[in-house]
Amino acid sequence: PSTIYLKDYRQPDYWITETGLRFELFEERAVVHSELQMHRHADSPADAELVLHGVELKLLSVKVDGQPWPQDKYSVDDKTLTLRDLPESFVLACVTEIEPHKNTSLEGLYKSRSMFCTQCEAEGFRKITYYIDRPDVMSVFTTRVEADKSQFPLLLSNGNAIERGELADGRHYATWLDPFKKPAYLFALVAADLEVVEDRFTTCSGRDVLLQIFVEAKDLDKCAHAMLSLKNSMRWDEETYGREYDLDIFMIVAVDDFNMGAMENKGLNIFNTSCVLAAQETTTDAAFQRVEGVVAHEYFHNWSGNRVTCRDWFQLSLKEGFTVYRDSEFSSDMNSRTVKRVEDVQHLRSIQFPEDAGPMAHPIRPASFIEISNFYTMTIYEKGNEVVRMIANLLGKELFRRGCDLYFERFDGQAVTTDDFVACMAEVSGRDFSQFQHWYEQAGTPRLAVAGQYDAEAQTYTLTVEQSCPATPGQAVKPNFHIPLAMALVGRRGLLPLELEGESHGVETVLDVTEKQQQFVFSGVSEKPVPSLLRDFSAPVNLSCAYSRDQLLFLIANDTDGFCRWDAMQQLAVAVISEQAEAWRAGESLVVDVRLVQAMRQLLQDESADRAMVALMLALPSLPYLVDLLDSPDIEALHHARATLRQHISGELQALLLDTYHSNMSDVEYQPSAEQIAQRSLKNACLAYLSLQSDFSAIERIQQQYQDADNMTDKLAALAAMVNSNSLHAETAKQAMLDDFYHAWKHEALVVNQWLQVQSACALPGGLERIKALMAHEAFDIKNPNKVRSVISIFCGQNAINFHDASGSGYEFLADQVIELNALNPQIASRMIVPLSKWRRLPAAQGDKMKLALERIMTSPNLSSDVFEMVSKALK
Ligand code: HT7
Ligand code: ZN
Repeated sequence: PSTIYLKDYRQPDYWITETGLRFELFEERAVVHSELQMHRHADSPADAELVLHGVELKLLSVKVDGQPWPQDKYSVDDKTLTLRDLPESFVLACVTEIEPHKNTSLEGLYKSRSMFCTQCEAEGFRKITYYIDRPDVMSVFTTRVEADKSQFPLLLSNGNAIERGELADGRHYATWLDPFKKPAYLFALVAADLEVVEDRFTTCSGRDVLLQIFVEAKDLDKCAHAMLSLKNSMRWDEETYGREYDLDIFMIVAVDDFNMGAMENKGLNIFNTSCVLAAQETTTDAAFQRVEGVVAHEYFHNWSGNRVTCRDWFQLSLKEGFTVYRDSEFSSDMNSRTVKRVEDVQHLRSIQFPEDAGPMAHPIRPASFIEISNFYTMTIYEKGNEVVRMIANLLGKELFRRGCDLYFERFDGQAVTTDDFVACMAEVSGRDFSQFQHWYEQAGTPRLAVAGQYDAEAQTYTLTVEQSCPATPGQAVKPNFHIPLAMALVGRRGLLPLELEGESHGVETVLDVTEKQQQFVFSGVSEKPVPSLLRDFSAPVNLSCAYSRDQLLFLIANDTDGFCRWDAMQQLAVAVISEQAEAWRAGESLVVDVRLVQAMRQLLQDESADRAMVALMLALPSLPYLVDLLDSPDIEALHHARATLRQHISGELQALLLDTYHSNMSDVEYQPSAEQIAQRSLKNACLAYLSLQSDFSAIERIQQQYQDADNMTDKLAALAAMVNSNSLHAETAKQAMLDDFYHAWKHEALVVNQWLQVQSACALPGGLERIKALMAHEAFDIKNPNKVRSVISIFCGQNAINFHDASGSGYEFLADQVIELNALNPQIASRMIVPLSKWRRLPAAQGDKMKLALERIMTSPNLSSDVFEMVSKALK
């Protein structure tokens, strides 16, 4: 496979202004007729060849302006169709045949159960017909879909339906016209037999929009939350960004087999069922919030992605980072802002930071790739979000809005770059973004080492800040970043006034860290403060400051910034777990630092505290997070230390946990509201701790909750507590509960996935045997990505103690799965390699075995470009 470079970008020699498609769908094949209105680029030579992309297509005919194109004027290989001697403007008509029912890659046109559907981003359209399949080629699409009427009563594509009619042999057709020009990656088609939930939305200018969600009949009662989220998103985008929806109809179709969460095809979003369906009995609070977030994300793409799209795939973060920023702000406005921020940071630190420190590290605007599907990463999405967030914070609300208005207006209908986005921000603010641009070009998580010194006599407090960034592939040394460091000084009675170089900064400020080392001297500081740093996580960096444990306790109790309070608790917990792990390795027993337990006690006793924040702060850092955080980690020691610490907390705080558990039970009607979610999360955090007690009442409590639960959050929390219990009393009850759950829900795929996930994540010994049994269960299907993620990805990514078993069996198992999936679904296979790619960071006993597993994948036959790129980079 070859590498593609950003520096080689040039415009295509031909443009496609109009695209006419006709799909004849049959049981075992689809015939695709295309008519493309083409024009040679004004700057291209008259003899420029036209190179169209096409993969796994059978070419039946090629015509130019209605005439068969002579065979000596075109050639076909497995990736392209090249035509020569073309006029300046012409209509190219091709007929191709494809086999959607054999398409297990879930890219292009494929069948999910009985329905036909498409996934074209990034380069899937070339699996449908020959086309210039790149995002800067934008065209108006007219699509006619033909299929058997009784099997496929529903025929959908982008835009508005302009014609429907009957055909011979019980077939029918529908024609759709999308008036907005778009790249092929936003094309969509669905042919299915589904039911619909409908609603309407009146836009800010008074236009009436029909909203439709298409699902299986049994899921009609699970669409209300997605519909509400859609309407809230539409209103929010009008109010927050002045962006109005532009078609008369907005459709969402739910499919079972989907490689990602959802896809923002113009006017016809296609969703993984897991990101659209939600109901009290079947869906956890976290999944409710995911539905809200994904619906919003896809809707927001209508402007940030569709109306203004990417010039090339190196610009992916232009639409993804910006849209994640937009959806996270939306979710913050709909729910608790602090909780959302902490959850986002937790996610970023536990997945994106390791990615940025590993062999796949890449800037949010990569300079090269082999397979673009490998670049739908946490870096592009989540770090991209953080970079847009920094810009928004640097500009402030009003200027950022002006910058966005300028961006949308100037580039409407165009395919542009991240530079264009930043240029708008620079233009409205007059700020110089040249140093800030390094965030787009440089990979790696910058480090900030901060030290504070108080001079009681001079009443000054000096912060010394030093930045660095670890080397990443291809980038050994990097120029300094511009890092906005939000901070405050916390005193005994609250935040202290900040005076810097004679200027007052209120009680909170943002320091512009731009140099390798900088000092900031605050004057008039009347007492020795504790610095509150990186407030609200103002930049995606690793900050270190040598806080004493007492200072951390002080921040937990007194800081006014929710993120910093949570972070102080995390730092304290990491310190305690690390020292316990060291002691365990040395065969010593060490008394647990009472200060951690004391901090948790205070939190539980604080009646004014946000319950969701208390729940987040009670949770110890996860084992995978610790493994990624620490150098050459001893996984067994960390697991043991963490488990004993949890047990210790459970014992020390038992009475308080029990009180909190009972006082957060509720008999009001279920709502997925922030307040109720907070209450359930705290109650279930207590349940998890209480379940570590081995007495019979702990098991009875779990059983009681399981029986009484009127919602999936509580039911699943009980199931997880039971599955993870190592109490002797749980032995028979465990299997009984698992069986009961399965039999109650075996016809609901999404609920069964949760049942699989709970078991796959179980850290008790014997994990791999349990996984193999689950894969042999009727509920498992290797062709369905949700099942693969629920079992294999959870086991390899979250069940660190079992996956890293000293025998290396976990690594062997993963290599086997990657090899099998490589042939079925390369995108999914490739994503699964991540846990093995960390081999260099682990002690040799494990790292060497992981490397062997990677080498075995590398030498297996018919490697896809997706898997090849991941494995070769991991081994480099
Ligand atoms: N923009 C969408 C990306 C996507 C995708 C990419 C590769 C393979 C399958 C895919 N399905 C959807 C999703 C989004 O970010 O909104
Ligand atoms: Zn997106």
